[in-house]
Amino acid sequence: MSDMKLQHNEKLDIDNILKDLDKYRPKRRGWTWRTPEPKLHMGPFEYHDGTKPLENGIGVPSSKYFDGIDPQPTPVITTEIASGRFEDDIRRMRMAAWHGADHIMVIRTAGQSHMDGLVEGTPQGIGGVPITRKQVRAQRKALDLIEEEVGRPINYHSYVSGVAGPDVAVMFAEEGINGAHQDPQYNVLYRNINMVRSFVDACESKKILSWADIAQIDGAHNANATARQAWKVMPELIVQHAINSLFSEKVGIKPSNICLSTVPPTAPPAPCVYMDLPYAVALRDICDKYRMRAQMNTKYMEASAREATVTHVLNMLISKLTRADIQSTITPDEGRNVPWHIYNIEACDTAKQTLTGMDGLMEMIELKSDGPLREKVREIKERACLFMEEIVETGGYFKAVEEGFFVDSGQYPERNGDGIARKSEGGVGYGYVYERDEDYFAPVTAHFGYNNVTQYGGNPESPSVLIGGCTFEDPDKIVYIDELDEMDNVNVRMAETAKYRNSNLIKPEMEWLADGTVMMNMFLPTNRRVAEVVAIEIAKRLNLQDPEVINREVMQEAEGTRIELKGKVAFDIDLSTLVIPPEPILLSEDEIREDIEKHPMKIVCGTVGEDEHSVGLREIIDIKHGGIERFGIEVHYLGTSVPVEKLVDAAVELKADAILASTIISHDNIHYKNMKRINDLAVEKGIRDNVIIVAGGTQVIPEEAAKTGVDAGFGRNSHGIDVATFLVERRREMRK
Ligand code: Z97
Repeated sequence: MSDMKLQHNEKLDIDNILKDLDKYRPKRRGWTWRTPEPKLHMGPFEYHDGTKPLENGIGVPSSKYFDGIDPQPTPVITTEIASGRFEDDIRRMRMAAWHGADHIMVIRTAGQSHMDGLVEGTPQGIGGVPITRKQVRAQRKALDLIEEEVGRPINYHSYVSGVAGPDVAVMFAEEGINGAHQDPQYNVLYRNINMVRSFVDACESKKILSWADIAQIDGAHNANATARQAWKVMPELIVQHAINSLFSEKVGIKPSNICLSTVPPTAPPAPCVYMDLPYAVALRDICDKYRMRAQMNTKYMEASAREATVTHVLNMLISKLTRADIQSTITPDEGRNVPWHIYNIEACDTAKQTLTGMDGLMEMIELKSDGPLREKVREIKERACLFMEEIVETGGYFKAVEEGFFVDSGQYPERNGDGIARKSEGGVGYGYVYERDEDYFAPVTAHFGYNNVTQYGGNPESPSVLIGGCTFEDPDKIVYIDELDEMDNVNVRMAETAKYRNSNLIKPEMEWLADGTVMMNMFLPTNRRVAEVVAIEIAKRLNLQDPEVINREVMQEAEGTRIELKGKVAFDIDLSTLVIPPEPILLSEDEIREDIEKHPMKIVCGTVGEDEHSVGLREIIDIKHGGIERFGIEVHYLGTSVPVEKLVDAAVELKADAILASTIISHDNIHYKNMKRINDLAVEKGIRDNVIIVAGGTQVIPEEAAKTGVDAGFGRNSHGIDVATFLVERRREMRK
């Protein structure tokens, strides 16, 4: 394994990841934070909240204007991945890591909390994504390679919740998992698992997380997502955070590994910052010594990626004004239920871009120490403290849950009697908590509570010595069980897509290799309902299979609707049937400027013939549009409808180095005819050897233009830098 290394230009070899998986041992244990780099210099800038840069990564699109820099902000950035095929998720993890994610959360969607043991075998076919040892090991193994490639540790994460919590915790510790959700309140409230059992199990689980140095995230975000009006549960959220954090610390998790899953409770059109900011400040005041994992608000998220992104950015404003040690990025996935590669990457970029854009903000501004912010903070804290006091007065947490204190739709102290009530003598797993016998002992490394090893000659500090080390010290004792279902497993799935792996065949993909999915964006001039039906019909006529509208937004009831639609293409593209022209190599702006400075260049240009179009040529020449003027080229613009004779005469008179002719109108091939005439006239007037002739226009096909005798033609999508590169290179040839 150590000899395996990823090559940037090669695909991650999933077969290699799966090979000898039973023998794989994780490289390391424990959570890692980013390394701060105060006064970091990158490109032309100094950063104030920067961290150690990646060795390999991809900056936000605009980084090309800033020497390609890719600064990494302070918080760890999370991406949540769960397509249901771990072999494809691994590829997505690599893309996300290149875009700045260093916390990969694998989401469970199978209701695994109700399963009373580890899922060792087949992950498919049981309705959702469970976490299995095989999946976890394969993904950690891949991340061990990916983190070397990008040059920053990557934290891998999933859930230690449910009736099998302690078993899962052990598996995570064995497999080098770095982060986990663990919060017994989640079991109790949302999975109706017996509360006594959940808290006892949590002691065991938390002890193990602590041994493995796993960072823990709590489950309070679920109250935010479940509450009918999320802003009303703010006092309760603080109570939930406090209960789990203090409990975790008492069991032994170090405070710097205890992370609160905090969510700005509301979103626009609510005046969200006015509500979310005091909440964030209040929470940090009370739970200051723990870390903040800033989750984003997904409760009020629809299928518009734009809307979700704005909420995400506002959430990050709160993160910046207060504190976020981990910044989550789920953006549109949850709203539109499309866990696609591109949305993971888009959301990571949104976080990186926003947080980088707000670099150093808190050196310039400060939250007011009086006024409505502090009044609201005080109010929220008071409500939270009173809530906690009432829990104590009622007889403790279990009693409070029985009485339905939690996720009530009223804002404490109001109560509407619609909270989630559970019985302490009921729920999943009830009746399986036994008091330990006097001589009880467990020969394991991390174990909570009374463990009578001395009577067996053991040392309480290291009970597992009695059996020559448990699986934590001796991983060879781990029993690795492969997938059991012969019909439904990774090898079968990989065989189905084998022809697309490292081959000449390409098929579009959104979540799984060769899934064929494409997305179409369209505007239809009709109302929403009609637009949906029309869009599906369009997709059918385009031969898209399984078309489905995934987003619709009314532009105006009668004028029209924006539709986003997904569907599948049935074909693939065979690369061996395509001619792929080499990518044009552009000179750098600096190189062009330097050349022009040494050898000044003069050009004459105009739109030729009976042609009044001017915009295209202006784009190519004007300094304002990034045209060739900005490289220092002297431009003589003769206007529109310029006779070709006039253009060539001007070139003679000005001793121009080049003629640029714009030719938009193309009926009867007039554009090519004009090009030929310019060339012929230049020959006639004896300047052809000294002048470069370039013609451009939306209908120009470069190869056809060349046949007329001109030096080059530029078609649609050409820019100033393309023309400038050509002019400089052509003139270098002419100088030879
Ligand atoms: C997140 N965006 O950040 P099962 N335990 C806890 C959870 O919150 C969840 C589970 C277990 C969200 C992800 C919601 N969270 C979605 C504390 C789920 C899931 O479904 O009970 O097997 O586990 O976590």
